[in-house]
Amino acid sequence: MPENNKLAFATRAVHSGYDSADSHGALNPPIYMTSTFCFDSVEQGAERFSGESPGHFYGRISNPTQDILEKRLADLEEGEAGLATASGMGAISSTFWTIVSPGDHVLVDKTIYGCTFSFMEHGLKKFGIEVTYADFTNHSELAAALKSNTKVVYFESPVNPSMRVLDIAAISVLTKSHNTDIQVIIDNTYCTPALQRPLTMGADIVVHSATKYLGGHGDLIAGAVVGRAEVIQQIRLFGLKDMTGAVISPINAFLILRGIKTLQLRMERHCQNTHVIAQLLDQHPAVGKVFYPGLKTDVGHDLATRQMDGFGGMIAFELKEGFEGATNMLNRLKLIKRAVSLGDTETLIQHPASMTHSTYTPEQQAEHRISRSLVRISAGLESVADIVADLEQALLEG
Ligand code: 3LM
Repeated sequence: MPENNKLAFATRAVHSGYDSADSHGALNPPIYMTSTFCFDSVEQGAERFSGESPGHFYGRISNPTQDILEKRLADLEEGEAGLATASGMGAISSTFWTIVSPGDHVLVDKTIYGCTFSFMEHGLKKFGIEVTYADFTNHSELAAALKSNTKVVYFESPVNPSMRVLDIAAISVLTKSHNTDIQVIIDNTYCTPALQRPLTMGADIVVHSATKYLGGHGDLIAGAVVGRAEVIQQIRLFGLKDMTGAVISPINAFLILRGIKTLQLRMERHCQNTHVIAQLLDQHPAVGKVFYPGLKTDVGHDLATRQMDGFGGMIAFELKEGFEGATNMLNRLKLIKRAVSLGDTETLIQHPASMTHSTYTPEQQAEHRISRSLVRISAGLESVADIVADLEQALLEG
């Protein structure tokens, strides 16, 4: 195969990391259902355990099917190496348990996915790691919050669920000008590398919930980390191996490889459908604010235009009739599924305050744009006319 970096994204999404010549010409990679790997000699086993020689030694650390997925993800994110994990939370926790120690400071954007917030607030803090939050759209607030013991700067963009857009390049430059050793970590779940490649903008590590767009079909739970080869190796051999054990199953690695083949196509359609839905919501009398960077009026629109290759598949919006209006509307939907998660073929809708972001207290929710009237949509791949019709019938009855 030609050098991967000479091929376009859609081509690499189909081919990279796998050569059919290595597997009897099989078009698709084999699923290696094995827990362990046999050594030619004691010495070879010892070298694999110590990391001196490459090669698989136990299924909690690596597997050939997983290996292909990791190469493909690294290639698409334009990073040196990748690690696939059992879940997005497995990716995030394996990364943090490798990088941080008691006494270190972690600076986090004011709003993040609810379970990641709980991991920071109730997990890291419990083990002597200092965690503080700042509004990363405000660069002077971010600069003032960096400390001498800051080890990680962590954020999402667009933010789940508030859809704030954060400037990855500016945040990276600002952080590195304070201390080049700080690891800038971004959760790229909402965009996938099809829409945004943070490592090319100065971030050090990208984490993913591969449960979402990467898998793409709502049929698995998985995660990923991409970054420099050295740090990925550390996360694999410590955070994953000894701290979380959050290994991906070979079958799920295969399913994500299959999902990624259509990633760019799917993201294009997700973006198109989302745009149409956002326009409907924006002019609907029952709807208050709409948070979606594709709207020209959105505060993140210009930045998203520069930073992303499309505005993504997610929208958040508030119902004028408050919590009751949101509940009534959600319960009236017929086609759109009431479910958490995102990035699936089905359009999913949920209520962040009582679901994905219920880990924030009501006071915190109020400060984070997570009002009781906020609803989040993950636009699916159905005909957009049918999605819009379902929303209209649910909204109309007010
Ligand atoms: C959700 N999110 O509906 P897993 N990072 C981001 C995420 O959105 C998520 C994770 C990490 C949702 C899941 S809520 C119980 C359902 C930006 C997950 C964690 O461990 O693969 O679920 O990823 O917003």
